Amino acid sequence: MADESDDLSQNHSCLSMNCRDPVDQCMRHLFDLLAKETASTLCTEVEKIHDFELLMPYRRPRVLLQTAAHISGAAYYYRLPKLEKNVHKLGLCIHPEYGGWFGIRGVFILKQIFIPDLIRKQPVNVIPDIQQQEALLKLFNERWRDGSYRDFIPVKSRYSELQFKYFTLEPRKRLEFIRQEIFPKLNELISSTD
Ligand code: B12
Repeated sequence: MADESDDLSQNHSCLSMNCRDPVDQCMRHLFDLLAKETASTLCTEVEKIHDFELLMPYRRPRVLLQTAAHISGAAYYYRLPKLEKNVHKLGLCIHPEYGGWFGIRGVFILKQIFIPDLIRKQPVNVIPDIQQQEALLKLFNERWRDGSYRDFIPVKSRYSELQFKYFTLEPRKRLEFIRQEIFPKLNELISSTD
């Protein structure tokens, strides 16, 4: 339940400051908490890498999270062969339960933990047919805004309407959307998830 004395603008500082991306800020906060807890429970240093971190000066992603999701067994990564030199289409991970309704926010590296005989979990190939895979990637690359790629397989749960609308907006319009559409309903939304 939301605390009656909850001061929204203080506790959700992102809404009152000029923060660049509220989801990224929230993830930074949660990753910090999880990394600290993991480090003390497993007695290891923990390095965290977020989806938005770039390697300078060429601005390449610091980690390829779709590859990470695939090799960790979390979600199968469907990729297109590189056909033309300058036309590169994005691949897509599909989760066996959530289809395309999820984001891959980052990885944790447990620096002092080595398990040489770890049995690797294989990702579930929920779309084995090659033509279906091509159709999926066409939807993702050409019509990602309508979100139809997310429902390519039957799913257990989806984003709420508000969340879906938020992610279809251009990043520069998102903070205003939070102020107008989400902020006034925040207490109601928080108590409905308890
Ligand atoms: C750059 C990027 C973009 C750029 C894309 C530019 C481009 N066309 O290349 C922009 C900003 C346009 C973009 C937009 C979007 N993106 Co984006 N983006 C990324 C980002 C940061 C990096 C992707 C990347 O460059 N991959 C590298 C490509 C070049 O490599 P690759 O083709 O995979 O090749 C490698 C692998 O194949 C590997 N490899 C080699 N052999 C083998 C063998 C095996 C078995 C495997 C598994 C791998 C492997 O080596 C290759 C070379 O390194 C990731 C987050 C991240 N840090 O990973 C999100 C990400 C891919 N985006 C995502 C999404 C959802 C979107 C949007 C829908 C955002 C939105 N508003 O909702 C849009 C849709 C765009 C579209 N469909 O056109 C999601 C995809 C989730 C999923 N289920 O897969 C990601 C993972 C972000 C996230 N946090 O979840 N994005």
